[in-house]
Amino acid sequence: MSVKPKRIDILGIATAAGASVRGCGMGPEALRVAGLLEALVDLEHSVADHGDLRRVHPEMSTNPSSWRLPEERKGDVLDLAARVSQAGQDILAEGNFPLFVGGDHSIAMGTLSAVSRHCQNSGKPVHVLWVDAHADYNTPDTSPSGNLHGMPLALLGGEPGFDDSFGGDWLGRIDPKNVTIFGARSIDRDERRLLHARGVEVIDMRKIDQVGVVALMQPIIERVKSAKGHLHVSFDVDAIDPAIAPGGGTLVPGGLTYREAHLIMEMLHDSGIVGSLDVVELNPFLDHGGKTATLMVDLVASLFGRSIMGEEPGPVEFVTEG
Ligand code: 5AB
Ligand code: MN
Ligand code: MN
Ligand code: MN
Repeated sequence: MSVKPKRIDILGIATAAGASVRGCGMGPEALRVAGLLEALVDLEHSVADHGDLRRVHPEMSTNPSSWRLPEERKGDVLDLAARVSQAGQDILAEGNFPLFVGGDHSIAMGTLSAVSRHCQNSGKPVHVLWVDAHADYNTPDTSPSGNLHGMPLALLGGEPGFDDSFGGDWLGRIDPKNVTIFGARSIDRDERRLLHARGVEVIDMRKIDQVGVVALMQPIIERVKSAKGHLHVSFDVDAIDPAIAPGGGTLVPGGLTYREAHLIMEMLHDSGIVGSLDVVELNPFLDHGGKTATLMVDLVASLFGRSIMGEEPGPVEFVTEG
């Protein structure tokens, strides 16, 4: 992204239908309040805000406690996924950069579909960098919770166990071998088996502790560069340590530090290979005074070129006396 995209198109998806904890439907608005658009404009990007996609499930409005059942929320998830897929493809077709703002992580069923379907036309291979405490590679058969925000990668990976309602011409495919999960520290038993079987690369927190962000990010970037691929980054706020990012519904201790998270984004910026981004799972109801929202805006700014010293100036000319 050292080359600026034509325009950054923000698409909010105001939903928590894929999660059992409510509140992340307010995520898009919290990120705007925290200054998302201003940060991007400040970096001299052109920005368009498409507002939010949302859906009030009719059953839920008459039976308010039905949100407790994942099965009751599935219709919302799939309806939004289809709309996100179409809206995302339209943004990409214009040559713009889609910035998808969630919403829980089930929205990635739509965002990844948009990217995969768009890139299919151009023959560009899609790589996914999934920055998350979780692997989100459960199927309805392996999921301990039934919550769809734990399943988007398995759906896109073509895993069995999803019934026909998950199909449709909105749905795309991702090669699991082109997925890197970064920051993981909570993976379910059967989910882990699938990850191994499909060859998904999982860079867990232990590896990050031992090896460090730079050495781990470099080969990912090189791979995408040499494949002339499109990198989709999906950033779940729970990847970051809960001490500095408390605004999430599925927090796990031992996450990325402030600088580790920024370094990922700074390296991605310099690489110039990122073609689309999700920011998901921010729960303003659980956040502490906008702390997590502000952090996420700063991280997005790093991805779009904010750096500590700014642009490198030309060589300084010293005027010598005499
Ligand atoms: B998130 C869990 N693996 O499937 C499941 O926040 C948690 O989008 C999923 O990463 C967390 O329910 C989904 C236990
Ligand atoms: Mn996630
Ligand atoms: Mn997560
Ligand atoms: Mn979560």
